Amino acid sequence: MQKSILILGACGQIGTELTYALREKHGNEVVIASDIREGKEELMNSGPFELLDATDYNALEEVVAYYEISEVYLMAAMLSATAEKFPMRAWNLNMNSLFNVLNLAKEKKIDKIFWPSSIAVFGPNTPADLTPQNTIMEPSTVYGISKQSGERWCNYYHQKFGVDVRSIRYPGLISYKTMPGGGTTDYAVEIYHKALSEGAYTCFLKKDTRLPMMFMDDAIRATLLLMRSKPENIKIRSSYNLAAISFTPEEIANSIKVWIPDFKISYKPDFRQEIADSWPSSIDDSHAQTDWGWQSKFDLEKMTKEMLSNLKA
Ligand code: AKB
Repeated sequence: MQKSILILGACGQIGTELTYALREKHGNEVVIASDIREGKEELMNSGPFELLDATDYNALEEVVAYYEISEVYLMAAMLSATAEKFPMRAWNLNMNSLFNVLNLAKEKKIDKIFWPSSIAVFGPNTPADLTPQNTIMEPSTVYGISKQSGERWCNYYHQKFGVDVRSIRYPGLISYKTMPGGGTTDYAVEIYHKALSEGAYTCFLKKDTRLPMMFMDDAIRATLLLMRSKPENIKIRSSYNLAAISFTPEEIANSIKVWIPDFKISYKPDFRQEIADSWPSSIDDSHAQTDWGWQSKFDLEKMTKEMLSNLKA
């Protein structure tokens, strides 16, 4: 019997598309979606689904044994903006869920883990342009602190116990299938929805705040590419820098105006501005390119065309 794959946090922005992509690749029945609440009907009906809290070790262990899971994608997390409001809840969710899957692998109950890190591991003292893989990491957000600690634990479990854990520092992700929730880069998804529904958007970041971003298709492709790479090619067991596009709110608005000339943007920065100001503007992902052949495909123009046409449809 083919071993199965478990996705924790399958109803979230990345989890949804990862579930579809893995089901297309391996077949619906061997990809088990799970989340603490039910998601879209389309996702729920496309294969097995379990209501599962990633912080509950016993429940997780039971699902792993029942479906003979070999690979786990841990996509459940509290993102940067929400984590500032609920620091302890964010720490508990982000860290306990990670320890649960790392310990399952240490106990040889699963073989392989994907765990997402983020550009939030960097902080105000990090070089902001083309941020290198190895550099100053002094995150100033609750979310960033949890991701940086998580990276160290991934590396530790790999070194000490041989756990096959793989990770990417995702930039802000832009997609049309599922809305993001609680992140600082969420504006870059909201803007497309508002451009189509209201012809106007008030952005919670300043017009010249440049952040690293990526279209979801690229992020899913990178994740699958990393997971099917030979273990000897995975030289970094904390987390890989990954890059595609960097833009400001003004630049994304201009790319929308090509298709919707009357689109209006205004700016009303809130507490998320401080988070964004602590993050890099662009990322050097040369290690991902060299080690496992990563190359992005979507630039801002191509992404805007794709977002608007799919949201309209
Ligand atoms: C967030 O904004 O919190 C996330 C991230 C960059 O990890 N999208």
